[in-house]
Amino acid sequence: MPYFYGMKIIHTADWHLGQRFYDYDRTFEHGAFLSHLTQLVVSQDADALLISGDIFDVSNPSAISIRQFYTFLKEVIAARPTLQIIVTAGNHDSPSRLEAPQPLLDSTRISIIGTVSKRPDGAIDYAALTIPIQDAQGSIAGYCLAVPFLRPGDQPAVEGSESPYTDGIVKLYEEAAEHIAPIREPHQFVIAMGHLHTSGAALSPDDKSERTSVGGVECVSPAVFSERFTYTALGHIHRAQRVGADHVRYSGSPIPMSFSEENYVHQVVLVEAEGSAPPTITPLPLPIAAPLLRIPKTARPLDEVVQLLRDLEDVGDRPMDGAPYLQVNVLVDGPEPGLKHRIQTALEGKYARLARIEGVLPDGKPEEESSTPDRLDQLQPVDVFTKKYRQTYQSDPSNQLVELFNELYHSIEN
Ligand SMILES: [Mn+2]
Repeated sequence: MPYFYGMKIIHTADWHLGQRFYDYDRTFEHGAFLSHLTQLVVSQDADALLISGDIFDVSNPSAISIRQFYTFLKEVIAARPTLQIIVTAGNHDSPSRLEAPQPLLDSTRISIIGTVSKRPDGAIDYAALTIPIQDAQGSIAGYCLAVPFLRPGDQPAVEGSESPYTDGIVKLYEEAAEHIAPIREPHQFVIAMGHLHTSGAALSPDDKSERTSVGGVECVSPAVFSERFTYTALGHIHRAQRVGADHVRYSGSPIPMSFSEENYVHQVVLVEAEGSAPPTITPLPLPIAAPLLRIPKTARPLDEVVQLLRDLEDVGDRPMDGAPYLQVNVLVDGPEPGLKHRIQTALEGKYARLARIEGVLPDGKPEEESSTPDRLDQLQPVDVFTKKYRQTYQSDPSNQLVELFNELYHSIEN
């Protein structure tokens, strides 16, 4: 007798709860997303929710962020009690802190995987990463390989490799697939999760936030996923996209993380999987609670800009936490001491929150490279290392050196 094993799975990632945008609190925006996600889970009759890393923006999230996350878990389960939830750690999350509450969750359908556990002989415990996804009747419809962000040392060793980190990641997924092969029945799907940078993924030009390395040395070829898994739910890159194949995807971040994401369609991905057949994949666009606004689109002289700002809507009695974030583009041909003050004055009582002022010189180049605190805040340690190296040696550091730097950095960060 044929039996329907089809399952509806929602894939999301890169929430960055607790993130501030140019020093503005985003609790409201995250809350709006989480309410919308709960509605989607219910309206789509979702069976499972996969969150592929970077739940929190920092490794020691605030009490408000932690509370927001657990309130969401409680509410989504109350709204749809059969929902299974699988959460993995991203590079922004603390692996051990994220999974610390797991004992309490053992009696629920929620799994949080922060670390890659090893067996006494040092081998990776693939069973601990393999989570059965059950249908409403309790039958196993498929398996999820819940692989968190891998820190150097998590991945298996690859002898003689010039890129031990990336080659080790590929080997880990290969071994995980081999672990599942004898367990999995033909009517069961296998979904892999990952928080990593694949080669060929499109980044926006000024998105430094998720660039963990230069030169692409830390990129994993998406072929390792497309050839082995029914679907791969990736996190880390904030732009929603498929990589290499339709069934290997980044869900992207649900809310914009920088002005470079102005034109992204933020989304979660609905995956309808039935056995090992190609799944049906439907991106579900998300509403934006606080939009990004650039005024004007291209830089104009200050007097004109001030007039445009005065023409903006008044705030009225609306709360400001949904007001657009504003980037002001001003054409400058020299120092303008009163510039910021004039812009701030023009914005008084307006329904917009000043995030940044971009001064553009007549030749079209930005006024200064990257020394504002906000941009510094977005710099990764490896970027600082690379800049210092260039300054000292007038050349780029070798891939091997960058990899060694990352290894050292991650081992300290841990
Ligand atoms: Mn990340």
